[in-house]
Amino acid sequence: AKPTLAVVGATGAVGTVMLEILSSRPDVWGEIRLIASARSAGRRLRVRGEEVEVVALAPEAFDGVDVAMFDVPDEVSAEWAPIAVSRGAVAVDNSGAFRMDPQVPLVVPECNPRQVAERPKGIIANPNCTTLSMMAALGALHREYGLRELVVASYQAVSGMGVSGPERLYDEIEAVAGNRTLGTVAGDVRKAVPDLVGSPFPAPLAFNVVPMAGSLKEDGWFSEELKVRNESRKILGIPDLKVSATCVRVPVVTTHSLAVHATFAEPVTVAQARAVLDAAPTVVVLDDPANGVFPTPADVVGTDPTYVGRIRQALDFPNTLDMFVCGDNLRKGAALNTAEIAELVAAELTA
Ligand code: 11C
Repeated sequence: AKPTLAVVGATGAVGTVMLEILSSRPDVWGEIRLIASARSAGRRLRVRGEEVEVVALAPEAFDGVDVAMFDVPDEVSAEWAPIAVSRGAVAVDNSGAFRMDPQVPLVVPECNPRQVAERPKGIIANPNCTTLSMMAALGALHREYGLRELVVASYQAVSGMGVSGPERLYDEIEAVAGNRTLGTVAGDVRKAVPDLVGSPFPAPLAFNVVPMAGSLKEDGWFSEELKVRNESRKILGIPDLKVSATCVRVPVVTTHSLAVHATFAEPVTVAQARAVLDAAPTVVVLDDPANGVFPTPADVVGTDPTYVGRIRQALDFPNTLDMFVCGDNLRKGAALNTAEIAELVAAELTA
C-alpha cells in the first residue's frame, strides 16, 4: 500500500505551496492528511484535485501516518515531531528545532540524500530557505573543487516570514504608490508607510532594504546569518568551512537571492564552473550579462530550479568564484525540498 502522509501546518505560507507541489509531483502517497492548529480545523483545502478537511493537531491525528511533514514554528515542531514519531511516523521537519541536533540529518537531496536513512530519532530536518537556496549549486561545485570558504550576502524575500511578510509589503507599496517624491528625504518613506508597530519588519520595506533576518543573537549576528554558517557546514559535511553571511530583506515577495563569494581548494575557471553547474540536474545557468540574462526573483518565482548567473572568477582571489544565485524560498527553499525528502522516505518504506 502507498504510505500515508500528514502535512502539519497545511494552512501556512509553506503549507499552501506544499499542497500545490503535492498536487503536481508523481503521486507516491496513499492518504494525504492535512493537520493544522485547532483554529484552522474544519477548513477544506484542495490537494491532488480533491477537497480535504483539515484536522486539528492532536496525538491521534498521527495514527496510521507513515511520514509527517512539519511546516510550523520551532516550538510547535519541538513538541509535536517527537509525538508524531511516537505514533509511528517519520517526521520531516522544516523548522529550526532539530537542524543542528547531531542525531538528526539535515538533508538536501542533491547533496546528502543517503543521510535520510541515518535518523535515530525518526526525525529528518529540512534546511533554512536561505541556505537551501544555494545548496544545489554549491554542492555540485564542492564535489568537484572542494569548497573552503563562503562569503554570502542575501537578498531575502518577505514571504520567508510567512504570510505576514507579503501582507505588509503589499500594504506599504499601496501606501507609497503614485508618490513620485518619496525616497528623497531621510524618514519620508517611514512616515508614508502604515505604522511600523504592526509590521514584522523594524523599518519600511517599500523603497528600502533592511539588513536583518531572524532574531538578534550574540555579537551582532542575526539568527539567519548563523544558520547559513551552521547549516552549510552540516549539509556539505565540511565542519570547518569558513563562512560569513550578511542577510538582508528586500522588497521582493518570493524568491531569495544570494551574492556568493566561494573559495575552493584549487583555482576554478568560469568555464569549468559553468560545465559543472550545467551538468547539475536541478541547477539552471542563466549567464549572458551582455544580453541582460541573469537570474532575478521576478523571473524565477514559482519554479523549482536553483538559478545561477553572473559567474566570475574573483579578480584578486585566484581560487574564488563570485556568482549570483536565486531560488524560490517557498519551493526549493522549503516545501519542495521537504517533499523530496519525504519521497525518499516513501521509497524506502515501499522498497
Ligand atoms: C526568512 N529564511 O527568509 C527565513 C525563514 O529557519 O526556517 C525561515 C526560517 C527558518 O525569513
